Amino acid sequence: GSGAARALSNMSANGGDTEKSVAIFNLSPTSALKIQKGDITRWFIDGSSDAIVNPANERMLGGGGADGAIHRAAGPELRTACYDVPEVRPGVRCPTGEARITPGFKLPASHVIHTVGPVYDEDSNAAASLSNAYRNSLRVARESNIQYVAFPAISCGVYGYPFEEAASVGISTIRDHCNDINEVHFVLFSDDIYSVWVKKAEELLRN
Ligand code: AR6
Repeated sequence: GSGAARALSNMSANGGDTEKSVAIFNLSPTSALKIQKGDITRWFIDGSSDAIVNPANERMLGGGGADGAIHRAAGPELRTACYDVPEVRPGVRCPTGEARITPGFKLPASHVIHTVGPVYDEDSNAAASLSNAYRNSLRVARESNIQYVAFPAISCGVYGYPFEEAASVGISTIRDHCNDINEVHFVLFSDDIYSVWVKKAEELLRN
C-alpha cells in the first residue's frame, strides 16, 4: 500500500558475488525514495535529467571523501566550473546549508549539486544546517528540472555527524520537501550506514 516499504534483493549477473539491495519507499503518489549501497560517482539514471549531490565544503574547490572522488571522476572541468561560482564572501562559494549546481562533465550523472553540511562538533544548530542542505539541494534540483537525485550521507564522514541522527534529519527533510522529484536516491558507502538508513526510513515513511 501507499508508503509501504518493499525491500528488493537483486542478485547481479556476474556469478552473484556482488549483491545489490534497494529499499524502496513512497514519498508521494509520484515520488519514491530508494536506498542502496554503492559508489555515488557511478550513479546515473539512463536518459534522464539526473544529479548526484556532492558533500562539499564552503570553498567548493574539492577535498577528501566523496567530494574528492566526485572531482576525480568528473575530471578537471568540474573544478573550473566550481571556481567560476561566485564567492559570497572571501573563500566561500557555498555557505553551510546552501546548494549550487554544475554540470557533471565526465561523471555518468548529468549534473552535480554541491551542498555543504555542518561540521557536527562546531555547529550549534547542526540539525537545522543539515536539513537546510537537503532542502536546498532538492530546491535547486527542482529549479533545474532534475527528475532523479542521489544523495550520499551528507556530513557523516569527515564532518562527524552521528549516523542515526543524520538519517532522521535527511529522511524527514526529503519526506517533507521532495518537490515531486520522481526519485530521490540515497547511495551509501557502507553496510552500517545502509542499515541505519533503511531502519530509519521504515520508521519515518511507514503510514
Ligand atoms: N560514494 C558514496 N558515498 C561516499 C563515497 C562515494 N564514492 N565516498 C565517501 N562516501 P564525506 P562530509 C561517504 O567525508 O562528512 C570533504 O573533504 C562517506 O563514507 O565525503 O560531508 C569535503 O571537501 C560518508 O558516509 O563528507 C568537505 O571538506 C559520506 O559519504 C568534507 O569532506 C560523507 O562523507 C565534507 O564532509
